[in-house]
Amino acid sequence: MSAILTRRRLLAGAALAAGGIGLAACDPFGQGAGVTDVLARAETLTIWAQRLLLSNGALAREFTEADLSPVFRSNGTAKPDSEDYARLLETKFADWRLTVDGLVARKLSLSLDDLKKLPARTQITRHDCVEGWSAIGKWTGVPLGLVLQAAGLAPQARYAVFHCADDLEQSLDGSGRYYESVDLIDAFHPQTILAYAMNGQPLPVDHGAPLRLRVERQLGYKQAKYVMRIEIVDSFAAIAGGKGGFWEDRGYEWYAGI
Ligand SMILES: Nc1nc2c(c(=O)[nH]1)N[C@H]1C(S)=C(S)[C@@H](COP(=O)(O)O)O[C@H]1N2
Ligand SMILES: [Mo]
Repeated sequence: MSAILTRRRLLAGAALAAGGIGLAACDPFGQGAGVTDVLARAETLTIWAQRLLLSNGALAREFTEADLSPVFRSNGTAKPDSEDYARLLETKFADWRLTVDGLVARKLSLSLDDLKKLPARTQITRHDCVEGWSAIGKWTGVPLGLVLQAAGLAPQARYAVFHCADDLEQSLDGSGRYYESVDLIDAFHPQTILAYAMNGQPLPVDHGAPLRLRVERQLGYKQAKYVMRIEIVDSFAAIAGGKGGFWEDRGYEWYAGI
């Protein structure tokens, strides 16, 4: 196929993907807070366009039930070591809330039931950890784009930052809180979901209960577990070590494409 045809197909695919998450809904800023408007207004349009064109196929590979790994190991934190988390777990996360704030029109505070009422997506994908292991799992959750759309993005919005419940390590400044971030291309990608179920069961504690990110075109460390808060920012330079994630602050790449 010619390069031009391939590009056309990719662009058409991108437009379909954007349309599929219903970007025309409510409009807090009176000029459309959907991702298309954000993208159209961004000075960095060419960068976004390149990300779309060079992405070498828009979707991560999906597998079948027969491919599911019999064992999916847990990595990093297996249970956040805090009284707050212990209390949340005790009441089966009835009092847990996901905060969505930052550069949004409406700050959100969502219960697990609120998230489960939104349209769900299930996908069977392969998780690749930089430590050299992979596993195939089935994830169910709400597309991140739907949640961001409900909050309404401000025109300056560029990244979604995921603040987690666990301290993986006490670093020099006393904070080893896990966090991650993605740009709006990945945030609105159809396979980017906030997962509350794994292999058909409520998300287990060692895999990030009650809610974790799945951003399927990137490596394991981007898949933030124990997500408590999503902060929309125009820059993550002022957050923790300034590199956009716990492992990024310790030298890993911010864009961990597979
Ligand atoms: N909050 C939090 N998220 C995290 C981690 C962590 O330690 N804490 N580890 C990361 C790494 S390196 C990997 S490989 C995956 C592991 O996910 P799993 O425990 O479900 O296998 O979670 C990622 N997300
Ligand atoms: Mo990992």
